[in-house]
Amino acid sequence: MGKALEGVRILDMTHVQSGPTCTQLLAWFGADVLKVERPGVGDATRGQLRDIPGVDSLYFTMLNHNKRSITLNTKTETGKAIFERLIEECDVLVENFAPGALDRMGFTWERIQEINPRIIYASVKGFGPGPYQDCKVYENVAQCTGGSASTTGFDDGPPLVTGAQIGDSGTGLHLALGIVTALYHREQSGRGQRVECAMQDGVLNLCRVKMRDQQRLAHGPLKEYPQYPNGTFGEAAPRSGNASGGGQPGWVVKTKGWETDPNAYIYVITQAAAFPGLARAIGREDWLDDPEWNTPEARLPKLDRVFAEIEKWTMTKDKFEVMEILNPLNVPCGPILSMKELAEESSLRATGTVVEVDHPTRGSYLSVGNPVKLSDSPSEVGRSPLLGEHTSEIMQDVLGYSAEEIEAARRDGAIGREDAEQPAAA
Ligand code: CAO
Repeated sequence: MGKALEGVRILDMTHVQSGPTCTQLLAWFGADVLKVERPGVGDATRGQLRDIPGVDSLYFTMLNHNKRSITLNTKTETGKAIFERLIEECDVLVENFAPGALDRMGFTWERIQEINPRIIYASVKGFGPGPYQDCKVYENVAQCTGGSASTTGFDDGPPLVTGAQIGDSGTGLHLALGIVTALYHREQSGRGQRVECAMQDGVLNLCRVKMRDQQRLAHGPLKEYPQYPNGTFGEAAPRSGNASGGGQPGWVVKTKGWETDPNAYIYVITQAAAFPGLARAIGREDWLDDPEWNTPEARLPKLDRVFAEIEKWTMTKDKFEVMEILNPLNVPCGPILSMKELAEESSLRATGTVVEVDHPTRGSYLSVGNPVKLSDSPSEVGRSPLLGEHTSEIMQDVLGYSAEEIEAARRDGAIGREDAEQPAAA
């Protein structure tokens, strides 16, 4: 059976994380992704956070699976001509340069449409139109400006960023949906269109429930927040520690070994329907007949004491034992799994969500595969390309250049030499 996006060709001008996440997803679904990189330089992440000298970093190899790499200097005359040919041959152009970079190269949306009216032109920027539209943005800047940081952390501490890359990978995901939507629309209209997603907007979309709480605040205190009833609320939706954010109270509690293991914790949700089972499991069946404890309303003002009692019990078991006891009682709970535990988890290996991939200079490396599974369309996770590995192949097979023309473009400095492309060890 064919891959879902087979036949779709992507002109991938992305770098760092947000854009590459988007094109990697499309590549996993079968699109032919041609990653354009500057000759001799390439995506900066190839050399960042290197664990092995002279070898593409995991930062790069884990964000650029299944792509082909062509080196091209789009600021030379020959380079511009080759770039125009690429625009002609591709269905989608994706970029996440600093604002205006593609325009400065001479490729405005108007010009791109002239070259190929069917092309979809997709961009990630830090901000949409407005006071900050010209700013460069990285992950944590987006988390701070998109509402995540102001609502993450404890009430008495500073704002916190999260390890989940909601600014970069989150926006890449949003953009991928925009691209597939525009491809679908092109089926009827015959025309491409501009697809844009700002990182601030992507993060805010993921913080939707906090905008909900901001408006609820005007009508009284947020009762599911730990500030209720003893703390105070200000004008903005506050940080809520580990509170669940939904209608069901939840918190992180310690488990056996917490003194030395930073991940010996479990998240427990005290859903009303499952509360009797939970109370019995932790040895507090006395709560069930006590009006001080036996309704959600009675427990709400003293949730800290409820979780303190639960924790006394969870501290006597490891997190997996707690999970095994509470799940059959329909008590939703989640052990805090470390990256080490996730890397070793056999069920994630079995589904291909965690994969081992072979790489010519790195050897075998571990990666996160495609988390989205389609029943009829297979998705394989291949390695990332070496810098310029497919320059001649793309010039010849996709663009139809002859061997002499390719050599001439090399002499002009428009494309790089495959054998001399690897960036110097950082
Ligand atoms: N040939 C010739 N020139 C090239 C080229 C190529 N193949 N590829 C890139 N360049 C040029 C660009 O045209 C640009 O030149 P000008 O400044 O003269 O216009 C230059 O390289 C630098 O590109 P850049 O501005 O994108 O890179 P940067 O390091 O200055 O900024 C970043 C990086 C990420 C801050 C910026 O790209 C950005 O804000 N992107 C949008 C938001 C985003 O995606 N951020 C998330 C990144 S992941 O954390």
